[in-house]
Amino acid sequence: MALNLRKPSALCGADLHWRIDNPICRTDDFVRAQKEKGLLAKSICEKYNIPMLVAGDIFEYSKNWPELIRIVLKSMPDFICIPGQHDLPKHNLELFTKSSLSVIEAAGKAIVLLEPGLILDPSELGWPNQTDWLITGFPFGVEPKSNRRRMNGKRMVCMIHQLVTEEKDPFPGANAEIGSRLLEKLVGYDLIISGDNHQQFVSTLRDKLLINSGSMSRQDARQINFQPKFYLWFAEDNSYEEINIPIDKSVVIQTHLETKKERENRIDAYIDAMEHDYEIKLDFKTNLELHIKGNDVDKETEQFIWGCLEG
Ligand SMILES: [Mn+2]
Repeated sequence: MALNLRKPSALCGADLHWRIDNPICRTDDFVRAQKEKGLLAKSICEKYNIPMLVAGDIFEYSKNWPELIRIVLKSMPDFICIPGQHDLPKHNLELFTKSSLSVIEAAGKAIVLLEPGLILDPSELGWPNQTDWLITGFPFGVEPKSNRRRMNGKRMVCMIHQLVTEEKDPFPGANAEIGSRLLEKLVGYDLIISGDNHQQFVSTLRDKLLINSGSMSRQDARQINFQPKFYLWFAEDNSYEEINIPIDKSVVIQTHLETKKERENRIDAYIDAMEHDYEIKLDFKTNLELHIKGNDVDKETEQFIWGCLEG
């Protein structure tokens, strides 16, 4: 057996999307499945005394039942994160204190990076052995900036929540950033952890690394063959190791998609009849996002719409 003597510095993840309700594609006890994934992360972080770094979307919904908040507090490792759009009421950073994530922060479970570009030292935040790296982040909706400061030989980690892909747009009009191009553009970071894209990939550029861990669980029927992963990061040589999160393949089903397809066919037929020139190919929320992006909808209206959808 190969002995790995290197000590990891952090456990990277994103898009955990904790929720109390079962996604339509899941046939199992989904809360239990999430707990098991959280506890795996917790055991790894406690073993090495390292933080988990979460690049946004800790929760599926911004406001949750106390029961779920309690489960997250009990099952997750202590973590450092940025809020993703799902964590923010109306996708609005100014409403952060009304979110479940702010309760997690107030309970001392998480350090939430809200001030764009503020640099923190993990050795001063409860991980005294983490002295060779620093971390910053940009919450959802804030444009990430390069880091021009000298780090005195310490590695620099940056978390962002925006659509990043390996090579091409996941769907037409997505306007995603390509991982390696982002590494070229955002200078001064050894490691970028990106959230939002639920697919997983790692981009490299020279000695720089971008980890897009993808979603922690399969909440979408299209992810039936998806293997969720966490990523162990080693500051020492800026390298990573993948950790496969154990899953039960059989618990994701696609049967409901038939019904959905039939419904969408009816909607398509209706739209054809209305002689509109757009197509419904994606889910409702993605279509709405594209519509908002393409039609210069003002911020206030956009936040009102997302607020209505949260119910
Ligand atoms: Mn997400």
